[in-house]
Amino acid sequence: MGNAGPTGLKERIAAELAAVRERSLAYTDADDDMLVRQHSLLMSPLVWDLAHVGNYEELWVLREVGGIEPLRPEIDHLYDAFKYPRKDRPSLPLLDPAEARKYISGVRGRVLDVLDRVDLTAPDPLRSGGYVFGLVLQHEHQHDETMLATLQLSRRPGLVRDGELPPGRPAADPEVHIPAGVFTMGTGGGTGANPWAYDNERPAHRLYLPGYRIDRHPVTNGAYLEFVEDGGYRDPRWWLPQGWEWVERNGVEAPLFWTRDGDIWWRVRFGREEPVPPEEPVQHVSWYEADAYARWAGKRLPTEAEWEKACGGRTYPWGEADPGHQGRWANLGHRAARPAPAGAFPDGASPYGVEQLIGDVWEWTDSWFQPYPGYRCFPYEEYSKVFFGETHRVLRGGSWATHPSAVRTTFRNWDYPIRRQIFAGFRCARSEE
Ligand code: AVJ
Ligand code: FE
Repeated sequence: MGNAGPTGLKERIAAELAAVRERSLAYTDADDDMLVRQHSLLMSPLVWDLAHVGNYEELWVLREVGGIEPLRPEIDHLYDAFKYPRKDRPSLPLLDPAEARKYISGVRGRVLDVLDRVDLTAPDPLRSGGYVFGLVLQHEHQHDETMLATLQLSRRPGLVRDGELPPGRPAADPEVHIPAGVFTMGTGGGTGANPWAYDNERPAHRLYLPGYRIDRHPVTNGAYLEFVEDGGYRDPRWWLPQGWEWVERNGVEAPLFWTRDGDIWWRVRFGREEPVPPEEPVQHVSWYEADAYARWAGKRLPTEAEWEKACGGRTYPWGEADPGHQGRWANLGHRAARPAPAGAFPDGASPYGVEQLIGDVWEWTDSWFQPYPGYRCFPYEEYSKVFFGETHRVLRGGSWATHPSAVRTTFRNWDYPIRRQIFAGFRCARSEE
């Protein structure tokens, strides 16, 4: 984005805004019951996400940058993610689906007017480089991924998208050695390579790491199945105390959406049952499961610094080229509703030769979500700051459901260690002896 002139940048923003809205409307192209119902206590009704992205756009683009008076001030509280927990949202007087669509399209029309007249070269950090538009674009794509997780939980058939994915390749050497040394973690943002980077990705800082080994590919279903069949879920040796408690209390014995039928494991994917494909990266595991598997395998989860260093210091592991929808480097943007088999993207390898860092599955890391040294909150505390601490684990790299404009090697995602409805898997690492 950084190199486009002001006009090219505005055109690109307008195109991306149109594309993300098309995506949100496609995921909510369902009958009202489907949209207002709560499919899981963990998730909002889909109609909440839909109006919330419009409300967020109104707050940031129309009010903050455009100086426009609130369109419907009486609904703001309903779409404030901090006011009511997700489980209480269905009982709120939310806009119904037709009203929600009308509201967000009204907002969007005015947003395009603001885009037309705003000076994207102004020094103000919300305007500069189109930051505020990057903020709302990424936000809507993140909610689209959340909506996909809700749809998967609903077990309603119809959203399986069986796009073509390249075949897998076995790894000649399943681990990659990363030598000891200093690397740059995070990004400068602003005029740096990632002008739309979030506050939590900044500032860029130098960090020394001892040498380590990291898996070339994410852990596959086939590998994970060995842990399951070896009694991994019945052996407290592999689990942290809180993880073991979670397993026992919930009777967990396999990843979410898996069921056993005799010797064969099946999974439900968007309402359709199919045998668990052994070559595909495992997904729908909690941080506790990832951590237990790693211990069983004689390894550990990588820290987020180790994960990021393995990317080789570029915007994407393969370089600066935008992943777009060409699909040569990574499985992103819901091309297919599943991760690609391990080894599917040799061209997407990092300079160290680590593959599938971007796309396929979010990867749990060992790290708590904490600010980088020199962190400065921008533009608001409720995006990152209120989540810092020893409560959320960091995930990296995006999933098959993540849009290319909402992921890069510095991007940080986070969730509670018990969460499994997100499209998350992992890879392992180990320290050098
Ligand atoms: C970064 C995915 C953890 O969904 O809770 C959406 C993104 N922040 N609206 C989330 C977000 C505000 C956030 N995650
Ligand atoms: Fe949000």
